[in-house]
Amino acid sequence: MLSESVSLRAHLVRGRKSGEACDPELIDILLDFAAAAKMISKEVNRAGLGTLTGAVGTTNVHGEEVQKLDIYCNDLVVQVLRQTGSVCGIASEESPGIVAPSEAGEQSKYVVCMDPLDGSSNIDVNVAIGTIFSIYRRKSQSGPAREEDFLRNGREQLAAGYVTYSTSTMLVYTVGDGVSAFTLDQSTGQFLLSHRDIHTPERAKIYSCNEGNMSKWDEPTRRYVESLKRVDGKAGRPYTSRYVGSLVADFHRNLLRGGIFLYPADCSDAAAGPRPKLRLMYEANPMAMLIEQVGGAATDGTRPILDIQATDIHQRVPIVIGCCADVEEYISLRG
Ligand code: FBP
Repeated sequence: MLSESVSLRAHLVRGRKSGEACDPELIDILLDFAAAAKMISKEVNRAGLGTLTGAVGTTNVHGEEVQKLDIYCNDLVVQVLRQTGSVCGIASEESPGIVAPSEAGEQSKYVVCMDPLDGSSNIDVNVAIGTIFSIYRRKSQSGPAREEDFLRNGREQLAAGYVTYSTSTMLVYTVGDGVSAFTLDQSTGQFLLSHRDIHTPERAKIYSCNEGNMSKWDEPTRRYVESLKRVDGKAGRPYTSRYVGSLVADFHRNLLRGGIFLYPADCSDAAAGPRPKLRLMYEANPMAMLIEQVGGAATDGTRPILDIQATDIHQRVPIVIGCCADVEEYISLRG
């Protein structure tokens, strides 16, 4: 526990370690996500009592069954960002196209990519879920954002973060100057600094993947995961297996404890080619920026996630992310 209480706003306004101030407009967007997270946290905590559990009965652009809480979170975050006019466009997991800004937002120099509710399959069973976001400076000059403002590579992100709705509600973010975590104090409604300047260990102790899919993975990935379970004298082996099935929860645990998370592509249909699941712009990129900021790494198996040039706002990528030594070992096994 930290001695002095530092609010998220104070931490943002304090600026970077370099002394350079954080752009007030960027601060506004991060505070908008904090405001939305507080409202979502309240609803999530009482989800079983309310009307926000269960499916809507429709599917989204990914062909996934949409949960009521997916829509609630999407609409709420979009409403907050449009009300404050802090962004000139939004790419969301729950919206097929770019969400237009409010009139005020057209003046903003920032766009946001987001997964408003991550871990949808865990909503109704009271397991940790989250919100993930990524912020870029627009490329277009003015007006509503255009596709060119979103088809970027992850190194162009100016900020990234997520919120976990779990035993506590926690917001974790970076503006490219280290990673800190803030815990929501439900009594004051403030996000207070609880983990300053997080660093992840060099090597993992935990591996996280849906092993039920193992038969669908390519051979090097199967070989790698099998090697984590062997007693072969290598440091820390065998690793412990932990898998929640919510990217935010699995990533957050591994960030603090040291771990490697894998969501490889489904290679079971040779004709169809590799079929990854997780989305580049609002799942892989923000987590990759965070992990590199704490000394870890993230790859699609051949290159760093952050070096991938996006061609579609909803494109999917295979992802292996976590401690540096483990990601390097995974890549070396792919020869
Ligand atoms: P959404 O819930 O936002 O669609 O995210 C996808 C996700 O739930 C990740 O959070 C998680 O890592 C993965 O899918 C779990 O997939 P699976 O159920 O196939 O293991």
